[in-house]
Amino acid sequence: METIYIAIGSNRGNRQDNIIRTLRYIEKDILLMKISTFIKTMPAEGAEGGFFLNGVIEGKTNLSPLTLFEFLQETERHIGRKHPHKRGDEREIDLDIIFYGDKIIRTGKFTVPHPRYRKRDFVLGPLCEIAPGLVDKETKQTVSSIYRTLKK
Ligand code: PH2
Ligand code: MG
Ligand code: MG
Repeated sequence: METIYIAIGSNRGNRQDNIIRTLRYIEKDILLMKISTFIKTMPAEGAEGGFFLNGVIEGKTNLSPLTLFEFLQETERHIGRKHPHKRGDEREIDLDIIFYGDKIIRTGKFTVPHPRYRKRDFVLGPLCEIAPGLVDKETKQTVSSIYRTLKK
């Protein structure tokens, strides 16, 4: 099984409910090891809509990276998110793969480690809560050191 980190965000409808339903649904194929605190954040990067609830989970899975990606997309649709969508649209749930083991993956569909997570306090805060010593194999830095640099 591979250890994975997934960032979760919701800013449409009953955010708390969307997140709880998501966690229950993904348990089908992901063993939940750690769940961060979910924090209230304001939309960043020009995203539309109201406040977000953001958090990160650590899981274990036997799904391949592509199958995991497709499973997370299916989960988003199941919770009520319209597909296709634009980057900044309001969303019931957004599930982004931050890490898949130590793998560096670039397909046309997705990139791992997530290409924007190092600039996102709404990902790094919850991630550092559950895995501060985790090393990003691309930058060879711990996530807490990446977070410290971002906050300066
Ligand atoms: N996700 C984005 C863009 N902006 N802002 C917050 N606060 N939380 C998010 O999850 C988020 C965002 C793109 O997916
Ligand atoms: Mg996202
Ligand atoms: Mg996404």
